[in-house]
Amino acid sequence: MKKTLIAACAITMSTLTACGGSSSAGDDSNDDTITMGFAQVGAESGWRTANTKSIQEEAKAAGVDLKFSDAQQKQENQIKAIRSYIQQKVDVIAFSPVVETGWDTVLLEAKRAGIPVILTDRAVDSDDDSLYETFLGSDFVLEGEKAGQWLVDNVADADVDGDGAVNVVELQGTTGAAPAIDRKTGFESVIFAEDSISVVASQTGDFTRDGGKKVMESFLKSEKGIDVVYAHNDDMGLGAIEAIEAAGLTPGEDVKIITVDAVKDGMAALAEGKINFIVECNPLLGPQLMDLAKKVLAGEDVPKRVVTEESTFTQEEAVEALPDRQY
Ligand code: GYE
Repeated sequence: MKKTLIAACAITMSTLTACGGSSSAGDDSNDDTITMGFAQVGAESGWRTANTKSIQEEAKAAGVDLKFSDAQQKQENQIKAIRSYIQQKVDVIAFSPVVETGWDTVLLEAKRAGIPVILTDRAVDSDDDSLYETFLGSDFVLEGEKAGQWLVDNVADADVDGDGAVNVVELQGTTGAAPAIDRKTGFESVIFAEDSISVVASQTGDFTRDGGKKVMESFLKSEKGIDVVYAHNDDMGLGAIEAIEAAGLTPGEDVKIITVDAVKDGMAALAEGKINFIVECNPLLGPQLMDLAKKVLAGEDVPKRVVTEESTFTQEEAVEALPDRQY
């Protein structure tokens, strides 16, 4: 009962900065409140916006005092944020690493300070898995495989100009980011089996709409006979749609489009026939993150890897799912 009261008090405190008039500096009545430092990648996409909202809302609901920072897609900003969370002696650090490599030093600093780290959404590439407690997020290789499988299954339709060669241009996510590396690998591993399909150009659009548009504009100038766009996220696919339309072509027909995420804007374009297939990537990681943080801090065992469940959407499925889509 006391615990419940303290938790309720803590929630109120974050908004009202007072609780029953009894709280003051040095008062340890809030010791049960978990403080989490979260270092977010940025605000590059619809997926990221939904992810941030989920984390902020669930922290509030779980009575977790959340310190949140936006790294604007820069690793050095994330490292700074993590160092400041260590200095502030937060109870737990969670972050979504903008790129895979280069984390060992700062993660070691957290470990030495006795602060557990939870990887959220994206993985780090490190030989030392004692540097983090668990990694919660999608299987990006599987997402790439699903995208590739749809193309293999629809290879005849995808040969838009009927010349026997399916020319794919790829809009990659942020260079060095786990989802960019893995979605490329997964896709390639599946299309490899089909001789007629080849990736004729591949460049980063940094997971943004503007990036996708610019790269697609340049592909439309430099490449002949583009049949398919494979975009590592919806936002870049939506940017590519703008470039394709501006070139006088019909997206979804003259050029087939495959994307990953399934955020509302992507689903709307899929339902409208401008995108042909979307592989879902779930951004609503807040509830599982808060749950894992509580377990880690209570000394309970947690799995080293927690994979989120996801599906895929065709145009018909998007028409059905769209009215209930939350993000
Ligand atoms: O797919 C993309 C975002 O890391 C899974 O990052 C995330 C990716 C997501 O910018 O839209």
